[in-house]
Amino acid sequence: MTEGKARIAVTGLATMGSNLARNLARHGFKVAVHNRTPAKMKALLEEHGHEGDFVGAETLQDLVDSLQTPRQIIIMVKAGGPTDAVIDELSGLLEPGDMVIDGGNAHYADTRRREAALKEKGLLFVGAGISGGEEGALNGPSIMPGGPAESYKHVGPVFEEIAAKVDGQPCCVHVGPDGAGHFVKMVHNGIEYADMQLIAEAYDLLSRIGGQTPAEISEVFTQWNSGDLESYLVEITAEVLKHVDADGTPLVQVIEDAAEQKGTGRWTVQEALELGVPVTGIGEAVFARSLSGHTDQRKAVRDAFGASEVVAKPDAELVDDVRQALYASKVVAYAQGFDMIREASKNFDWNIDLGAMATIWRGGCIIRAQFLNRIREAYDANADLASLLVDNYFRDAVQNAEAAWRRVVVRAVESGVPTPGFVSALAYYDALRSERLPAALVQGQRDFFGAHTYRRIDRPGSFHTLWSGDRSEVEA
Ligand code: NBP
Repeated sequence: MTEGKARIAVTGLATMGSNLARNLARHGFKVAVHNRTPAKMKALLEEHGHEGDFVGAETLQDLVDSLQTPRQIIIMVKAGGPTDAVIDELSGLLEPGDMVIDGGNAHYADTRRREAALKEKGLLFVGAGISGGEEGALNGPSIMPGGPAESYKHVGPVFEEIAAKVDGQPCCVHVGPDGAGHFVKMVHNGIEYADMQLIAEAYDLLSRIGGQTPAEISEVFTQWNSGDLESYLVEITAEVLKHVDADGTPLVQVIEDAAEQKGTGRWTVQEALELGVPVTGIGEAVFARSLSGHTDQRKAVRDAFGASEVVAKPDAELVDDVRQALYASKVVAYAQGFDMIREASKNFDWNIDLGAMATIWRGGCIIRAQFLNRIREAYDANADLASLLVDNYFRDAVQNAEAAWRRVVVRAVESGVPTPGFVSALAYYDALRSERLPAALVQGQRDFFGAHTYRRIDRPGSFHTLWSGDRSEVEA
């Protein structure tokens, strides 16, 4: 046992908190642990006390007293009201310079509010996004801490020690002030939604148009996992697809097809709407989950029209075409997610290093993938990229995939297989590339009914046509 006080504390010992505390202890940090219901703290010490140097605390006061100063306390309780309750109680017990670290899935606006409130009391508040689920918390998550730079001097070395490592680099970096860490974690989750939806669409196409069994598609994903698509999500997709029930039925065929969500994808889309960033891939993924859950409505429409009948028509190109469509759509989804981080960073003055975000997502988290190395290289080469799509590597990749991407979308639409992710990604790409967009007509319509004015391409200024008068144009 290390003599003296604990280096860091964790309060909230459900799955995430207890695994994070064990991770800290296994890395040699003396860790104080507390849970509102002390039984969980006692159970942790009983079952895992041998893994490291733990100090059990029955109350938050005991927890505070057990710590070295400046104190560092990680809160791992249910996001929302419970987090506020713990912060309130803690802030009355701590001293200026102490650090309160929220490792839960907080909304970044709550984190900004909490950071400002604790700053008034001289406390440093760190909103840290932690990704990787229970496995990551125990064995190495991706950690996205925000908050004052001063706090990172203390918590950074600890987090970098327990985070996942890729090529010797920790998947943790100081993201930026106040809510930056939780914002980036939110967008990470949004991208995760988009990636999962695209993978699910690829599976559906191979199943319904390709006529392949889940076991065969599992093989396809396993192969894809050794190429450009190599990622945790592709890897686990192959595992899920090959899993069978006791009677040999593929599990994926007996799981109810109504996807659930905890809310971070929805938050991402809501914030994207506020920031005015078109994250269509994430939006489609959130709506696709929501649509799948409207089982009564789906039945009513199926009953009215008859279920869509897709006749499998496999051809030699389908598998590789779908792979390329998946890759190109994925590039679009990530490009949109990074656009959103860049926009928020400008908006809130966070100065987020986009390449560093790609770096810390390479390991530990759900979207971990080789692909993120490419994104890091793209931003390393040019931190001011207008879009990931214009980076040389991604431009070539998307151009090479384009013909296959279009063939897949055409086949999906003709066959009646819904692929909102693939279709909207292609539409986004086509819209960005169009010399002229019908937005010009929208401006004309807006001016007609609301005198909202329009700008012209041939001279500066704002103009209005007197639609209900002689239709002459006036400068606004
Ligand atoms: P939960 O989100 O299920 O929360 C349970 C914990 O919150 C228990 O320790 C519980 O104490 C405590 N708690 C509650 Br509920 N209300 C409280 C209150 N008013 N005061 C004090 N403590 C209270 O735990 P989790 O799944 O381990 O997640 C912890 C955090 O990590 C959440 O914010 C979650 O969103 C985030 N997260 C989870 C994952 C994941 O994969 N599960 C991944 C990434 C982030 P009790 O034992 O006394 O009821």
